[in-house]
Amino acid sequence: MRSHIRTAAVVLSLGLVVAACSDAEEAPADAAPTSEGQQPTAESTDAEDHGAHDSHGSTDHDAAAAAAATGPVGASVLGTSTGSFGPLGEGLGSATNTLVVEGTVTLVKDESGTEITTNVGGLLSGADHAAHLHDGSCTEFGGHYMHDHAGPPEPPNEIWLSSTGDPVGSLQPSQAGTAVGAGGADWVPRETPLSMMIHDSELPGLPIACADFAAYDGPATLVLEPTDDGIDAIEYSLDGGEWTAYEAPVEITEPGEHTVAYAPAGEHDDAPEITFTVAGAR
Ligand SMILES: [Cu+2]
Repeated sequence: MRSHIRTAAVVLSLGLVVAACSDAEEAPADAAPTSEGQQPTAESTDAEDHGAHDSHGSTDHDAAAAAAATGPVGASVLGTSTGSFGPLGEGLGSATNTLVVEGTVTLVKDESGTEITTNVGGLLSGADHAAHLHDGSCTEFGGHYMHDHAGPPEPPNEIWLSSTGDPVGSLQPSQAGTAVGAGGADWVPRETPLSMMIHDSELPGLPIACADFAAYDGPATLVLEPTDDGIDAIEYSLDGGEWTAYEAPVEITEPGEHTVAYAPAGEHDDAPEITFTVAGAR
């Protein structure tokens, strides 16, 4: 009985790495442990070969997310967000990890693109720890964030943290187990929950720590731009307020959660929305 339970746990863990490190079509629901043991599948086997994060088999993508990214108006939020690493939630990530990873990671988005830097401790000296920008919060446990859903599953279509300046490198801790790392891109991620995951150095490379980019340090800057020719005016509504002509980037400093609806001028029905949070006391 005891070994039966252990087998189920291993199979479940292998299932999770598929969700954690394959393309974004893995819905969070798929990643959640079920009460029934999961059966081994071809995907689970594939996960074992896959811990080095240099190959990700699936090329399917999330049609809903792709559609959201291709409306007539594009919306992005520029600003700085800092997250703190902590352990994965119960039942997520590596069940055998004993490392206690601590540190911060800072995401900076500006007109030139995205830059992510980290300074962490508690890693395994002499080991390579892969670290990737992931879709969804730490509890949503999504796949890698991909700029182009149909593009290759590696930088420059993804953002990984590297201690060497090699964009497809990994975190390489000192003897003391500390590491600095950086990664970036010339694009800005879609406005959606994001997290940074650090993976176990041992196969199958399950996540051992995660940091949420939960809020902008403030101010956050809203940028709207047409993605179709023939749109010469854009309007937006901040937090349910009046529709306003968009003329230049809008700085939002007030702490709290904000929702922005945006659309070509006059086309307010079914306008897409983005939601984000500015940190600080009200
Ligand atoms: Cu990852």
